[in-house]
Amino acid sequence: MPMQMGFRWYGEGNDKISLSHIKQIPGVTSIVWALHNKMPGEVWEIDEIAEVQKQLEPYGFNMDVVESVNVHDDIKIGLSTRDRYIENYKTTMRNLAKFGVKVICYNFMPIFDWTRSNLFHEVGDGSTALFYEKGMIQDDYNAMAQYILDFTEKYNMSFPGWEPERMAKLDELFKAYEGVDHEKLWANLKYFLEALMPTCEETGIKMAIHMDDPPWDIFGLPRLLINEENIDRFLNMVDNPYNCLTLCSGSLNADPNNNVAEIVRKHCDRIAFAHIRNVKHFENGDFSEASHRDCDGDTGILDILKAYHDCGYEGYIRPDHGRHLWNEGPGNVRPGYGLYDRALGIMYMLGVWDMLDKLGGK
Ligand code: CS2
Ligand code: MN
Repeated sequence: MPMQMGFRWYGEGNDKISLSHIKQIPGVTSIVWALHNKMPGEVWEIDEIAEVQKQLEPYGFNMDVVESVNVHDDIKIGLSTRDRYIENYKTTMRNLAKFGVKVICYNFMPIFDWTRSNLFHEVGDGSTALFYEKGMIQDDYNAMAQYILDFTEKYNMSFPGWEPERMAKLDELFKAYEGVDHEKLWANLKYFLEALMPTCEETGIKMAIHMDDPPWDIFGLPRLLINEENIDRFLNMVDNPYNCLTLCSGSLNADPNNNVAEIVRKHCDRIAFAHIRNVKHFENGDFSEASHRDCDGDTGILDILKAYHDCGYEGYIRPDHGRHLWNEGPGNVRPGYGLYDRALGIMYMLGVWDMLDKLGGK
């Protein structure tokens, strides 16, 4: 079985890209989906999941991968109320398993998901891409959150991990995380995963943690999934085949010291989901996202794909963020999640993969 190609889709009414368009991209078998109206900690009900299944069925897409079932802050902070949310998480897993879900991608970043200072930065060829200006993401978390919220409000969309309900209480949230240093966060992650492992074994679902983006502390908040050493620690901490990675090449490579291909070779059997994204570094620490083509960025996309191929990777893979092309712009595209560049990314990945197969005689 070869690797299985997926495409992230935000759902009917929440994504301008239609399933019929995705169907025309060669090689896509999985829709990477989620119930984006759910707050972290809420149970995903069977009839809500069935609704998505009904939408995917006519196209023959499977719903094997969910991205994300977000983790409630109380679990990350380690409050006594966490057990209730963990029980809800298990119920969601059991409900998902009824529909054949195999992998849950999630993250354990305090407060914010991926963080960028500019959502539509000029790449130089007429396209735009997500951009991280180090100087802008320092102390003023409110200003940064406001930039994102102004955008989502203006264009009437919401980003996972940036729920306006949570962002409205940002100061309170920061206060709640005050005692949570790196070690405390590790302990809370361990507690969460140890509680879930029996449910993983029962349902066959792999928990695949996404890398932190960017892979360093921001606004004084600890981040864990940032480099090879910490990935080793994570996998050893809960050494169970259901405790897996969503290895996001772009998130990790925002730190140029990370060698993603090396991590692939080391931990291939624990990677349930591969995100392929290319990042271009600037000397001052800023970075821009780039096309999936190897030479357009510094991530080493060819080395990474070769590493997966050498390992006989049979897991799920998807293009991660793409640039915005051909009139995609504010108001008509989800930042990072347009149709065209991700489709090009898929063709690039499949081209490389097919050639590796051919050269390897498979
Ligand atoms: C995604 C992440 O857009 C992205 O960068 O890869 O937001 C990812 O969906 C979450 O961190 C997973 O919980
Ligand atoms: Mn990713």
